[in-house]
Amino acid sequence: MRKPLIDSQVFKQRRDLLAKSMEKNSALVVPAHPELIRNNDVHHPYRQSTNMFYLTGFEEAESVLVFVPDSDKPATLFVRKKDPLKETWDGFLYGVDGAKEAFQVDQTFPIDDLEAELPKLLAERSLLYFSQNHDPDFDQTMNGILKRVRALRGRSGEGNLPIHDSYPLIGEQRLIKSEFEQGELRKACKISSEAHIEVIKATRPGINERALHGLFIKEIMQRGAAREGYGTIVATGNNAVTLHYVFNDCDLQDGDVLLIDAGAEYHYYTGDITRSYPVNGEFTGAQRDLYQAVLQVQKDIIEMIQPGVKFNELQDQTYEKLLDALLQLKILKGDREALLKENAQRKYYPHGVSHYLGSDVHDSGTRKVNGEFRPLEAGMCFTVEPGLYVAANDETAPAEFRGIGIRIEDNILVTPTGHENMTQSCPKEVDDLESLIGSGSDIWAGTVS
Ligand SMILES: [Mn+2]
Repeated sequence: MRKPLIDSQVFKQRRDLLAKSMEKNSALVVPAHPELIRNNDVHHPYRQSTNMFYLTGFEEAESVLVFVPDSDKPATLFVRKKDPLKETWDGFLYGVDGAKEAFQVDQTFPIDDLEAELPKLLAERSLLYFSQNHDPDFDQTMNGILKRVRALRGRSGEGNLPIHDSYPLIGEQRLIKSEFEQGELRKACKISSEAHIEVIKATRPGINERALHGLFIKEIMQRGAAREGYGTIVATGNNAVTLHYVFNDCDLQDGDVLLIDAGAEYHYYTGDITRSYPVNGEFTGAQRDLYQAVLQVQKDIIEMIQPGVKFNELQDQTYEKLLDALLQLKILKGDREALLKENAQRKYYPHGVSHYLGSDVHDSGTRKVNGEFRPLEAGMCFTVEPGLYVAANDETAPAEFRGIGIRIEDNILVTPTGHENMTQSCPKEVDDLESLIGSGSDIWAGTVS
């Protein structure tokens, strides 16, 4: 017998809160993430869809939540039946009765009955929240169900059940983290930070990017994380100039700066930290200058964060400050205002300064409300991640900066009076990094020539 990952009361409270934002007499349908086949009968590792987990805590595939607040039985879960033979192969299933009890929903049905039962739950409703175009198979199932709903509505004159996308509805709630959620996120950030420190301690020339990636996974799992929150980037030297570098298979060269962007997922919350530092433990003059410039921008932007400030203000300030740094380092030359107007800094900083962070690394919630950038509010969490990336083949940049990519990323919670850096414990000052790099015991002994 397995137990829910966290107290099921949490999910009931989330559903009760969501009910307040839903239109009168509406219904919400949230399906599980589909299983993805790797080959034959072997699947990719399964992770529940974030919205499904957020509202139920239920981690099994082939399940569907139906939530109808204005009814006797608001929360219905469709789940796989218990199946001794299948469980022999793939492990425990809660089943229809087990899921009802463990997850505190009002009723459960076998998933095989979805097409028979769901139309009845929807027929009398005025609006359906459902997000299409994530899973073609489920879209097809829903099309059949909605046809059946229309038939059940008969001559009522109501026609098709209108559909609103459920993502903005749920996203708005996920955007503001409750005290409990802040605690979970803090834990994910702490695990991420500790794992980064272990990786920094184990870094030295000759190690493969992949070995450091493996070490990061070991360190987060040892601390209770289920998995990474996203594909880890371990990029040495010029590889760091590729923003979402995926190969992680090069040897670290003496003299390289290494960029590691990695986060632990704990209880479906994820950290997202990036650190950049010299493989051999000592910044060269040019590496240090570039690094300090990015670090200063990062600190300045974090200092700005408090309720009421707007995202575009953080972004605009990042652009201006990075442009000033590029001018000072003589990577860019010319008239400041003219360069700013043509967004010249984007050549060296092609991404944004921030994204929401939570159960997904790029978490849900809108940046704008009614077309206007929204002010920051207490309980929002997001990254601050300025960077500068100078490609090895950039003939216009001074030679000493070529082949260096720097990004420094922390995870910031907006508090009622300002902000909290949830990844503060991960070192980023030059001196702290230099004394930490390669300082661990030699865990690679005998594996590297
Ligand atoms: Mn990020």
